[in-house]
Amino acid sequence: MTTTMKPPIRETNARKPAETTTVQQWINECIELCQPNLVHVCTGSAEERKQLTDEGVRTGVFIRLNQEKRPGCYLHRSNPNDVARTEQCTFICTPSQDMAGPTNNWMEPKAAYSKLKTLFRGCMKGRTMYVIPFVMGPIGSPLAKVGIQLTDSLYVAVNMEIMTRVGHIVWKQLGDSEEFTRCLHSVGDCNPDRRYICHFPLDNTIWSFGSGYGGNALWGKKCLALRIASFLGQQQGWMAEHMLISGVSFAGEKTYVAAAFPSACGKTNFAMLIPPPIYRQAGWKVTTVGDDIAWMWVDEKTGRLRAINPEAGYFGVVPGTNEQTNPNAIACMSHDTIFTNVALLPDGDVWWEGKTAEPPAECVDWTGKPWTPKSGTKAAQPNSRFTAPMINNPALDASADDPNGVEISAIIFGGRRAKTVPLVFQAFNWMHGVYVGATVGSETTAAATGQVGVVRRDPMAMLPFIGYNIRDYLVHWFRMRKKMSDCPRIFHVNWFRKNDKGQYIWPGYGENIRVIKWIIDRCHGRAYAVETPLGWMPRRQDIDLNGLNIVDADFDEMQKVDLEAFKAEIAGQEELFLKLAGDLPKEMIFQRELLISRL
Ligand code: GTP
Ligand code: SPV
Ligand code: MN
Repeated sequence: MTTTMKPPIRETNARKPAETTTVQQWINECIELCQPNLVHVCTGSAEERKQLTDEGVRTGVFIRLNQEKRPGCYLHRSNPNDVARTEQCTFICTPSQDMAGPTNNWMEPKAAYSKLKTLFRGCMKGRTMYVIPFVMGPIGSPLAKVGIQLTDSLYVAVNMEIMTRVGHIVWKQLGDSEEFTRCLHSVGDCNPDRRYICHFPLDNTIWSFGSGYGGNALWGKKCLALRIASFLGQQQGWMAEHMLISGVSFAGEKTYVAAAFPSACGKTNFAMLIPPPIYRQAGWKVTTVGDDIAWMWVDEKTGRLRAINPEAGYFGVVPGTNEQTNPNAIACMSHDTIFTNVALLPDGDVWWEGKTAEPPAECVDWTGKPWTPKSGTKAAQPNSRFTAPMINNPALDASADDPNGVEISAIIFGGRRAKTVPLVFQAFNWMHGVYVGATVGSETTAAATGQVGVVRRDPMAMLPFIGYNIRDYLVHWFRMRKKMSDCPRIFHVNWFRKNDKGQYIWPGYGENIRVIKWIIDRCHGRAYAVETPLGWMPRRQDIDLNGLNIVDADFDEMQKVDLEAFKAEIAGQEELFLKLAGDLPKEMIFQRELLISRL
């Protein structure tokens, strides 16, 4: 590090690591490479939040919303080319391509570093580098991990301070250890042709250039908490999954469940679910531990699976969210929230499709253009998001910050399927459940760039997030069984089945509690089911439809397993099996043969 290059460090009360530590050496190297004008070490304090948002408003990164209606809330409009994850620009960089496997883009690490160095060189000239020390997971948890993200994006810095635990606590969690994830990020010129999200699992390093979007740029989300963490988990015997964690309470009994649905397929809504009045009156309550990511390990004392949520906030889908569908999410975003790519109302409040039944007469759309209902475009971007701290959630679970996590009784897989896939079934056992999870199919959504609405295989809702070879990932899932004395029951749900008129058959949202009740009763051995080729299924009388506008015929339509359609479904699974080709774990082949023979 040459002294002439040393930019001023702005921060008075941030406790910085000593010059000689590995952390500081690495930061110095990155400063030398990127050449920022100013370095800001983040503290995560309220004063800093004010300083950063004020600066954001001054520089046009944020629009301050009506502070009476939405105290502490800001709107950010991204570059219109940068509104979702870009899987085609996402790489796993390992010495051999086999380590990344057939479902990841791969680059050789030296080549990747060299390519990205040319992009990073001098990229922060005239800009500020934010140094964001953060912890994933409750402080002191056996699985908690430290990361340090260097970024030239004020938006990213403010979002990271909501989504993760930032500040002094990081140095406490790190202690003398040199184990932290090195995260280097620059929005660069936000050119999609020069966009790279590169993961180096063997170096515990992530370099990302050219995008400011959540999953591409907020390291606490998919890059560290899933891709790097899934790799570490496989090596160390634990799991990092794209799962919500919820507590379901009734009559003094509390059961925790984890559920894996692909992006924009209902995790946040499930995690914050409010049961309908008759259930609430009877004492049913759902509380949120996490809405997107679960880190899980086997408790040596009990032999059971436990989970923590590594995040500290929500980066949730906005469209479709309202007082009826998800009141808890509405409460979360009522204050101290960053909105990304929603519409701006004349009174300084925000709007999005599905917020109100009637659209506003006029507003400014997510790109900054005047909008009316006649415009023929969406006012809010379909993947517009809110970033809110978990403490805003009225349904936050008492154990959300518990380093020991919560014990998981059920794992629920699901997808968005208009046809073929029933409302709910239970896998026969763990090994069958892993097969069910591995073959999940779901219609693509606006959360990733590309075509929306095409069915693709999304194993465990992790297709874009497994940081290593999917063969080893599936084997890891099968092997986890041996570590547990009693394992969670595994289920599959589909809230999205449609009738011939193209309408959802199942009301969804809060009413999903009726299915969850059956799931929990199954876990505790007190609900009936019949054996079918797919697994255990509830009979009509086993799911409470009381008070719903659903007739028996609707229920039958929802639960129908059309054998011909299912044969086509199995053919659709070929896509995955062909990709894995000779590498398919033996247990997968065995489970597939069992299924075919049952059908
Ligand atoms: P990511 O944050 O992308 O991982 O998504 P997520 O899985 O948390 O999805 P989220 O809960 O935000 O839901 C995405 C979309 O699905 C929203 O527009 C919801 O309104 C809609 N949705 C969620 N649950 C249901 C449901 O039970 N039924 C129906 N019909 N739609 C739902
Ligand atoms: C998802 O796409 O699954 C998300 C949003 O939860 S992002 O953090 O951008 O990945
Ligand atoms: Mn997600």
